[in-house]
Amino acid sequence: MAASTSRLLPFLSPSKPPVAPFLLRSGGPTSRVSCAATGQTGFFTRLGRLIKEKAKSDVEKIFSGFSKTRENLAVVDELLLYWNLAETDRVLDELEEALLVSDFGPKISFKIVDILRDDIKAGKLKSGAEIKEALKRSVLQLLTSKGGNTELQLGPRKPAVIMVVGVNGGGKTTSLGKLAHRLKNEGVKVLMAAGDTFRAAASDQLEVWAERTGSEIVMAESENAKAPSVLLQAVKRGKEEGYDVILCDTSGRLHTNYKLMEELIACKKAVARVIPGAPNEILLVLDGTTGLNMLQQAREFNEVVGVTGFILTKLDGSARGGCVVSVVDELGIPVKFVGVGEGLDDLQPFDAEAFVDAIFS
Ligand SMILES: Nc1nc2c(ncn2[C@@H]2O[C@H](COP(=O)(O)OP(=O)(O)OP(=O)(O)O)[C@@H](O)[C@H]2O)c(=O)[nH]1
Ligand SMILES: [Mg+2]
Repeated sequence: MAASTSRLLPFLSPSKPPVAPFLLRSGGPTSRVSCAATGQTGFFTRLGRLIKEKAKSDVEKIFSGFSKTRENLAVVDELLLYWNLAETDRVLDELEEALLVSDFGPKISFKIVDILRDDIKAGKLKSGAEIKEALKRSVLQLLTSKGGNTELQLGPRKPAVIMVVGVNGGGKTTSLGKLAHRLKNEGVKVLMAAGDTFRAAASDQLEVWAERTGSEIVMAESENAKAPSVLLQAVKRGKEEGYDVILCDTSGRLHTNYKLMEELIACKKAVARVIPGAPNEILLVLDGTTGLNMLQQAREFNEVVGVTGFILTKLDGSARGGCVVSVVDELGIPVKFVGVGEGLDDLQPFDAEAFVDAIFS
């Protein structure tokens, strides 16, 4: 049975001291807020923060997830180990090549290397170790300045609605299942909505995830049901029955298929009809193995539905982890999660610092 709301409000990580519900950090530790809606803001703010904190504590998992990218970038260490000033140009050319093959994209690779070259010439970087630290700092700076807030933004009141969108086979349903698992671990009452009405097997796949995670699910009642009506029904039920978060799956669609892209707008409107302002998050799932091809998908989906964050999947099997940086730099939208495997625990909240450490370890 799903957790009750009263059990949720204290909603604490075991490592943290208890904090009374309805206390808002912004107002200082003693400002008790009695308004229920504001209390829910605190609940969701804390949820987003806590999930992100977990990313830092789960560094080992992140490290193993990015092994292929790390192998690809191991050449950076070899290059810098015997670095000397006379060989600066050759070393920087090879470093640029290593970034390019890891899908950092030409613009970023050139920019990073140019900054390093200037700093080396100015005498600010005097050893291979200093160059490596400067390289890591540049990547981190790119991610934090353009990536905005990587925490889930779940709005002021329950239920919060998260919709996943993306092209076929990118990992939407799997990511949604893994996300449900994370939320359930925090005591969140989760309702899934099987908004992929194109494939008969899609609802069954989501139902398996609902069972695995102990979540409730709303599925199409007839074969002809359309995605917006399934989502509408789910959001109504979520509101009536006091769910905390509604996770909406959608069908895979090519970003070039205008008719299918329009259906997403209808899905979004159906949700907003019941809960004005929802969906709170529209997460675009991008398959990390497609590399820089994902940029065009990201632009198109963002233009049509307004993407609030990315989930980059399949980074466990890919040497292209640099695409995380390209996509953030290009679109200025944060990566909120990365998929590093097919298991329940293989969706990692994105933490820029842990990511940089993982790929340049
Ligand atoms: N290795 C790995 N595989 C993943 C990851 N995420 C998803 N997959 C696999 O990718 C395949 C497609 O995943 P789905 O979740 O069905 O993708 P989808 O986007 O829902 O697909 P459609 O609904 O057909 O558009 C499955 O075999 C998943 O197990 C990941 O992070 N790593
Ligand atoms: Mg799916």
